[in-house]
Amino acid sequence: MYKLFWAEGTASFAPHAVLEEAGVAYELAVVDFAAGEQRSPAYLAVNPLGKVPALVLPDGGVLTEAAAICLFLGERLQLTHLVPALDDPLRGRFLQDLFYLSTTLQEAYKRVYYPRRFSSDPADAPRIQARAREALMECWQAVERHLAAEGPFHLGDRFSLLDLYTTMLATWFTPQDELFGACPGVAACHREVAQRPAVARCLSRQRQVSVGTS
Ligand SMILES: N[C@@H](CCC(=O)N[C@@H](CS)C(=O)NCC(=O)O)C(=O)O
Repeated sequence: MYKLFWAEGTASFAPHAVLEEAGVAYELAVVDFAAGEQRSPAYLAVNPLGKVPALVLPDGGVLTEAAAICLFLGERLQLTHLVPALDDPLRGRFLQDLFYLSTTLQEAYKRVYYPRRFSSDPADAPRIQARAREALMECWQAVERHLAAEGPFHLGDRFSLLDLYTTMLATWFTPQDELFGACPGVAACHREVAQRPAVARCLSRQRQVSVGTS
């Protein structure tokens, strides 16, 4: 069975949604960030980077990096509704957008949420954060241009992993209305994705944890 190490509001959302979309048996192992569990010896034995997500495979191997886990599961479980096959004409566009989302847009959030990691002088943090927010919105505008022109999904009428990943990244933006007001194409994509039963289950799991019922 797969075992996903997960924490609320993190990059573990996308692999969680892929597992739900796949309908396979899996175990969700909650990593308690409030207690610093991601840096505990037990968790570092799973992922020495001290980050989530981490996926333990049925053969005992461990994968990290959210996009890699999603791509791996999509291919291993033959989820062609999420990941275009190797010979699919949309495969190139799919890879381009997945790498953009996971390496450029996702990274832009780090400077917003952890500005102190980007200067040795703590006094720089407000300026780093202010510029980081602009840079993050520039990334979202690039996604918006594409979705507005060719949406509702990244691959046109065809839902895919890209849209799950976009929903995860959109949930990190606060206030969310600001993102959705500036990027109606992103908002429309998110609305469609959030209605999918598998995704709704993942979103509701986040809410359960945030109100302390799990
Ligand atoms: N590039 C990695 C990023 C993983 C990552 O930074 N995860 C964050 C949560 S979104 C984390 O576990 N942070 C814990 C920490 O820095 O202590 C991925 O996409 O999986």
